[in-house]
Amino acid sequence: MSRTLSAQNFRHPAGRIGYRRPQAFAAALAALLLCCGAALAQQTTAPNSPVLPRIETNRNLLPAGELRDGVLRLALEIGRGDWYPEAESGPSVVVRAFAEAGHMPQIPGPLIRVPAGTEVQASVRNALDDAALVYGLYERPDGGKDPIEIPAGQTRELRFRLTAPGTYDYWATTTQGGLARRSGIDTQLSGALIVDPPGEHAADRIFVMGIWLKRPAKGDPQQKIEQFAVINGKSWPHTEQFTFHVGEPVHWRLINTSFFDHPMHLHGHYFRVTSEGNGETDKPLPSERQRLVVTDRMQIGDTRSVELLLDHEGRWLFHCHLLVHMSGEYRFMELLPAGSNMPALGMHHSMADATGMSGIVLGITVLPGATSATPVVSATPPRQIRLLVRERPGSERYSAATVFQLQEGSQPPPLEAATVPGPPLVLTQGEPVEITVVNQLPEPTAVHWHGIELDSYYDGVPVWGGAGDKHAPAVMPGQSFVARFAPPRAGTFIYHTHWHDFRQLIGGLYGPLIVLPPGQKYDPETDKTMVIGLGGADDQKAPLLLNGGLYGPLIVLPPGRNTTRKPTRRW
Ligand SMILES: [Cu+2]
Repeated sequence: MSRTLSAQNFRHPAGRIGYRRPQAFAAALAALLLCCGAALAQQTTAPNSPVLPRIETNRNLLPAGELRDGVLRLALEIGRGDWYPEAESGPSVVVRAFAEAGHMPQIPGPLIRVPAGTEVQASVRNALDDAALVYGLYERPDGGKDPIEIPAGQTRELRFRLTAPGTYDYWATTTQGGLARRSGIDTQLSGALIVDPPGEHAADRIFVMGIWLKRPAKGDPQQKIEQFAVINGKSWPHTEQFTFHVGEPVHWRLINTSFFDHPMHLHGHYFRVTSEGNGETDKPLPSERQRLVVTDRMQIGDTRSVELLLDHEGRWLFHCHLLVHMSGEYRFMELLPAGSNMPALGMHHSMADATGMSGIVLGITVLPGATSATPVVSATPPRQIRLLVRERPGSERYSAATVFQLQEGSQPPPLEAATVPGPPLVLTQGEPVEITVVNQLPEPTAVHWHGIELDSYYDGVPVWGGAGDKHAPAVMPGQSFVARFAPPRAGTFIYHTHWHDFRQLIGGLYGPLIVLPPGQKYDPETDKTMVIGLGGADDQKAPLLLNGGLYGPLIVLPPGRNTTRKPTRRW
């Protein structure tokens, strides 16, 4: 008998510890849920459902169908099955999925991959009791956007030619919503459609992101939302893990057929975006327009081809930077009852098996390679910085917050002076620094230096970070951790907690990290930093804040002088 998930019977095998959320977060979540619209209420859970096939995780390695003489013959089916987005022995949920006829259903759907010029002769059988609208099974380019409607129990024959190389997708809905409105039982009806240039089959990997979300039934006293945010059908730490060598070329294709945007972030390295598309078209970017980034935001329906530039050994992450898609807490969401205050402190429930995370997260291990660089030993002694992580109690002016403060001298600064976001950390390119993170919270923390290329051990991902047998520790209450690095590039970055729960990040543990070119001075009079984030504001209902305020700060500009503006996003 397959196990299914419902608001009443869902249990993670490892047990579950209830959590309460800051009120600010409840408001933000409510705003997020509004975006999902009316389609949220339609999932079905069937405690007494007949035995259903087990849905396989599709790593997008083997193309479906039979390719011969320039023709791909492919028989697809739309059915349903039990999906295990975490461990194979973990929780499951009944969803709809594509299958190749005669095979198990797959999430993401069977990979369609052909050389340019291939004619596709496909049949799609809808084995469900509902009509399905199928998108994307048509020509590229210029396939048009009209879906194919397949009534319940019927089959449609399709013929189309794929001539334009690129990264595309196909997907279906049984709830008549577009991509932005698929949130439940039909969310995983998505597959990759790749057209290779003739004669080439690139060494790449293909990833499809998905989100399944279930809102509690009206009147459910548990007020619980359940979510699985997945990449190739799995949620961290059950996603595929990768091992590369320094300097090895790594080409990835990313497809976002989920109902939300994903700012995809690579730790400790840059990646190059070489093409971008929307499922219908895919545009290779000319070299001068290829972005070199640590984060690239993918909107709903977007596709990307990226090249990871892995030149530091150690363990790294590539993940969605939205907390809701990578926090361990979101495995089992619980909304705050109205009127609740800051949450009780406690153990991070997913710490043991997930290093505090779940969702759209991939682990990458980089081993030494032919081009491994010898570490540069600087002659200058490292600059010392002491960064306190503290709790600022609520006052008449401010709500309670988790805050960063710099300590200069022997005494800590007054807590009332703490700000959200944290103070600008101003470093110099190439200058070694030792930042002592002092944890004065009653719970563990970790600080990530976002966008900085550094030793993985200091990257701020507890348990995971480091190389070989060396694993970065969490900074326990009352303890400190010294992060050592010399930022190799000048620019505007952020630092933030990587203890991924709502309390710390949305509570205010983020701030700007500015790396100046050697010789340049930081003048707060003319160097203005704008940080968009959440937490610690005077109005807890604000979904987004600018420099910690609802309306942004008052900026005084000296006349006749150039002012540098540095917009900084929280991802
Ligand atoms: Cu995301």
